[in-house]
Amino acid sequence: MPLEMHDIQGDLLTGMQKNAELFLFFRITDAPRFKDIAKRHLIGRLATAQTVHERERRVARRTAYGGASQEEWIGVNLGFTKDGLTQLLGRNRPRMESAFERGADAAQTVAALNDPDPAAWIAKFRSNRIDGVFLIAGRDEPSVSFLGNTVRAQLSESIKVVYSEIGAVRPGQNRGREHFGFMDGISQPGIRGLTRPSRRGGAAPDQGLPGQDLVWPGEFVLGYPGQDPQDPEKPGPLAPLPAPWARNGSYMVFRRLEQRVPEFRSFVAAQAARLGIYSELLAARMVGRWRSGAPLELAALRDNPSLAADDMRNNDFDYADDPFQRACPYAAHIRKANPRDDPSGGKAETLRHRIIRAGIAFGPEVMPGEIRTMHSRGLMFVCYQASIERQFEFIQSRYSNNPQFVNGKRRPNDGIAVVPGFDPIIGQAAGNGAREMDEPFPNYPMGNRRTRLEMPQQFVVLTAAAYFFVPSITALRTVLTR
Ligand code: N7H
Repeated sequence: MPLEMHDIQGDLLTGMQKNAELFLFFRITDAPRFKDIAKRHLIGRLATAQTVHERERRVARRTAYGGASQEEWIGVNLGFTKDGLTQLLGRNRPRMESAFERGADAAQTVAALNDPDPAAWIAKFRSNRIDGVFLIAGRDEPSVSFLGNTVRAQLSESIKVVYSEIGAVRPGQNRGREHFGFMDGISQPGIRGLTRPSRRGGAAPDQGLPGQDLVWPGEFVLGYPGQDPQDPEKPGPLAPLPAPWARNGSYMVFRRLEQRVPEFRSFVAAQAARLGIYSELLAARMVGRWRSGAPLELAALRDNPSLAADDMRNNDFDYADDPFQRACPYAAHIRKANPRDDPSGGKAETLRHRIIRAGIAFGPEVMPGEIRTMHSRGLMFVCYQASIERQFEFIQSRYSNNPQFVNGKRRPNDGIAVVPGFDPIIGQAAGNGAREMDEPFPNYPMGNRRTRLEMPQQFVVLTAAAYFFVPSITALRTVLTR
């Protein structure tokens, strides 16, 4: 079943090209008018997966020949919350997936994810009902602001903007890095039927780049076969659609995650001194990669920038070779968020909990003398999936927030059961309680020193969140704007 790329919105499979991205959260105030204007002026302008994918290939070809990209980058996508769908379709609309119908700010969701109380989120974000979001991505902040103003002007009498914010890639040498300083955007699932196995050799037939497992597209886009729960290579049964028009759509999770960068730095420095290791090593053990992007599994004690820069090697690992967390702690962010072959069900289990990440940094660089966070900065986290409950929420609650995961691990010398602890980056304890992770000190290759890292504070704090459905172009042209 080939992917209908022209019908799928562009951010969700390849990710729209973005140096800057405007998030425009709105409430629909006049649904008939909104439908009319959207149909006449906006839907035709949305970036599709086809546009974004072709653009990506052209840019890659041009840069491979040393040229600069002249591409027109602007890309617009549109998603709706459960309330937005009700505005468009009425109260008797079909019910979508349960997490989406609950919403990110529901008490049940907040409790399940150990999230901060929505009363503490950004007040403006909470000031009105959010029905939808425009994602406007482009080359720079002026161009996305300009297009944002055009969209607002066109829709002015049919929507009210509740909250808007621009994310932007970090400047200069920090391009591609998130605010703690780590290279981001390295490991994404490959999509069967879209991601081509690398022609440079070295990847297995079920991989794109080496280590990038191919996943059946139904894990991310509705209406296609997803993964078989037992066999990582086989497609599973086709999940029933909540409504025929949901085909080629996807669920999007948005989380505005503030990062306490000076606090993270001083904590890491103090704890590294306590443990007798250098700070870069402790930071890497919390994330599972060095700041350069080199994975601990392939560079356990020392950074390796040339490995980090080589996409044929920098993701080519599993955890079976590291059963005692000597190279990479069980709790490290990347080992929690994508445990690869670590869980008892192996890859087949993990591949049912993958997400496609498409976030962008926001906020200013740390200012000289800013020893405690004075400016809001962090990650506009965005991810796509076919089920928020089985994918994003599962990762957050069952992996990152769960000190017992990965279950069943034992110490190498005495066989005592290990409690891996929280993901130090995104893990959240109930009631904002203190967190711990196991083995911050590396016992690589053969040591047996037992250490724990106590983390009394969060370094990543949720300040706004919402769940959206990102419909197909066909649904937007027909059922949703009828
Ligand atoms: Fe994470 N970080 O800087 O520590 N993330 N992340 N993430 N993340 C990854 O492989 C980070 C967040 C995943 O396949 C890298 O692209 C920060 C949420 C997944 O091996 C780095 C924040 C969730 C992966 C970071 C944050 C995830 C991943 C390595 C918040 C989902 C792929 C670069 C401020 C619940 C793992 C890379 C794999 C990678 C960081 C948020 C999930 C450096 C700072 C909320 C699945």
